[in-house]
Amino acid sequence: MAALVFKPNAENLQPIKTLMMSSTGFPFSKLESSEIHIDIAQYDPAAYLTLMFNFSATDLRPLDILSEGVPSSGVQPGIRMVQVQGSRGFLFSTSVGPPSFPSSQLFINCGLFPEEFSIVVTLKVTSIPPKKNEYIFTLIEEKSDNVLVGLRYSMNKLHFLFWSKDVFNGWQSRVTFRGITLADNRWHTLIMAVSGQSFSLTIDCNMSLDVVVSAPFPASLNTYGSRFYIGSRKRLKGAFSGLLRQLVLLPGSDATPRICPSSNPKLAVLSIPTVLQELPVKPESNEVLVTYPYEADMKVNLGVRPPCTKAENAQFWFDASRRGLYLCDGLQWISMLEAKKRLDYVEEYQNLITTSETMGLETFVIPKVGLFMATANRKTQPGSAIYKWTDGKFEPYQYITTYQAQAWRYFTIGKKIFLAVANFEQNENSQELSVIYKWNPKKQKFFVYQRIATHSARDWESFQIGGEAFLVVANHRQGDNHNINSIIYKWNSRTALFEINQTIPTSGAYDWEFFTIGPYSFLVVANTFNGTSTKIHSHIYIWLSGMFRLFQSILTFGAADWEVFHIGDRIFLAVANSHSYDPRTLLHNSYSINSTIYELNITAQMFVKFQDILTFSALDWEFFSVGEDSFLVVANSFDGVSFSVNSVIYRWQGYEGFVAVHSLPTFGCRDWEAFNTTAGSYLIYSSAKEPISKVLKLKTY
Ligand SMILES: [Ca+2]
Ligand SMILES: [Ca+2]
Ligand SMILES: [Ca+2]
Repeated sequence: MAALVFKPNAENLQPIKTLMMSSTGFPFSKLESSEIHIDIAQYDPAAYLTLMFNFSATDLRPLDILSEGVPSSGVQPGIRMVQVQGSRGFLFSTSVGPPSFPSSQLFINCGLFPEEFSIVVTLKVTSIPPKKNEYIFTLIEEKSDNVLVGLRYSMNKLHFLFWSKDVFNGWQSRVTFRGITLADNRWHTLIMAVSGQSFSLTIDCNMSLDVVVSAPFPASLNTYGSRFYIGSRKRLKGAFSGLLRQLVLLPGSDATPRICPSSNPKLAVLSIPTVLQELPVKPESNEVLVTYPYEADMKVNLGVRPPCTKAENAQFWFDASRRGLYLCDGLQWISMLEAKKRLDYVEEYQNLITTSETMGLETFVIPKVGLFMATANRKTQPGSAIYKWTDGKFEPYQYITTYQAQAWRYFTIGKKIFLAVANFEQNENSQELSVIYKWNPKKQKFFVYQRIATHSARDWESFQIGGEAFLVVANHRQGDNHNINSIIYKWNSRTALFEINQTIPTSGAYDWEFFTIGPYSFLVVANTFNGTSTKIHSHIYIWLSGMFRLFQSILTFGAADWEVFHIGDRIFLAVANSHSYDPRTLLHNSYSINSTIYELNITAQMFVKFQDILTFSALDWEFFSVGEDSFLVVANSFDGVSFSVNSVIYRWQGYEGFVAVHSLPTFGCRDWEAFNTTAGSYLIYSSAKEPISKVLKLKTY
């Protein structure tokens, strides 16, 4: 198998589209930074080509200087995240050195600063004294301390500085835009476009100011041995005192037509760090609530738990006795500082007697209504249940007739709230339909919205790409045939219905998981059985040119679940292997087998094995975090003899990988979910073998 590392740029993005589709490939002899050399002489029609590509920025993609210079969490000494007028920016402390990084991190393919480019900045500055200058950023040659490129402003001017090499050893050129007021305590977005002798500045998507100078921007400005300094000129003097929200270099073109006109021109976006994009309360409710400590120009309450209603929305409460900071989301206080908590042990919290055995669980928050959980129950009547978290426990809220329901998926499209159920069996009229329900805010219940023909559906996954909403169903089998199509549906906003968008052949599909890496979107399917063996490939697909295409195949053993998670900058993908069955190699016990955690290898551009963990017919992995610690819990369902097997919580221990820390007796364990309330963090698991689900409380210290 020839592995091809592919460094895309504008010209060779095209080959991805064609090469990704071919299953036979070409050996290559030589690979250079932006070229693929294919050795036709060695062409072997039987060779299998795996095409991987580099996630680094292409030459024509925005180079996000701010994202490069601050950690993705936004948390670092000397950097504070501040929210003002509804938007977040970074405030840099002058006592700690300014954020900086080597320019080679951005200019990967060659060390030259682009000849034509634009720079996009969003900032907010309270005020600046007359005659004072503050630097937004500089690119400084380390050995000489020369400013190769820089941007600074004063009370009514903006100066762009660059190094011209034409004269002697070079000299600094300065282009000045006059009559500009940036320091007025408001957000502003500047776009400065540079092309030869022409420099244009657009502020808040207004008319541009154009300046033509005699000394053009250099055609080949070498950035070797230089560093980007954000908000400074590598000195205390002239340090940036405002909030910085966006700082992007767009090589090759003027960013103005990309982001203007804008509905919010003062905050027009080309690219901003993810942490600044987040709403104070993350809306995805089936994930552990990720919160970042940040400051805001909002009211902070003190004292005993104040009320949290619509009126207090977005206000803070500092609980001095517990040293906790909470944010009111209009309904309840959400803890904002969880970093200090450590998991001590888990405690049985609620024994939830269900109407029948339960497959999948889905917890979700309906804004301003509360925390809910949908259970996929085996029996048709009263069907599957929706529970509401009331007075600290789940109480039945609504029953919905389902047909051997396997999983629920909660999702929203704009303000519309939906729940989709995967029905495994036919209804009374011998129809196989899975159903999307819509929340009726007046009646405060879910009602049937759209029925979709499915084949022994196991799972629904919902996701968005480029603002469009999609659903994908895992069709497990049709009659005895497991090798059938699973289907991706796309929301048609005109008809307000989901329509077929793409079909993907699957083998006993059990689970879909969607994830993104940088600008790329992925779907991974768990293939369980192809009619003869469970030892088959599960596939990862990547979205390219409007459809999903094969990205990587991984050998799995009755795969039942994929779980994607991040630890720091690292990206992992864990598979739950449920059963090893192959007529050619009968194992002694085919249920106690390894489940595997894969990690994205940035250089190879593929997922590679990180750790094997012995599991017992694993059906689910759930990732969660407590404070700064990361955990995985596995649903062990069967050891070949009994359904009474322990499920295990593993703790991330860096170099050691995941280490077992808690063994939890479970019976036919099918699914785990982690959720948070203001009172703490919880886990719940369902049993496919008895009508009891258990809520466990995570005790912290
Ligand atoms: Ca799934
Ligand atoms: Ca999972
Ligand atoms: Ca789960």
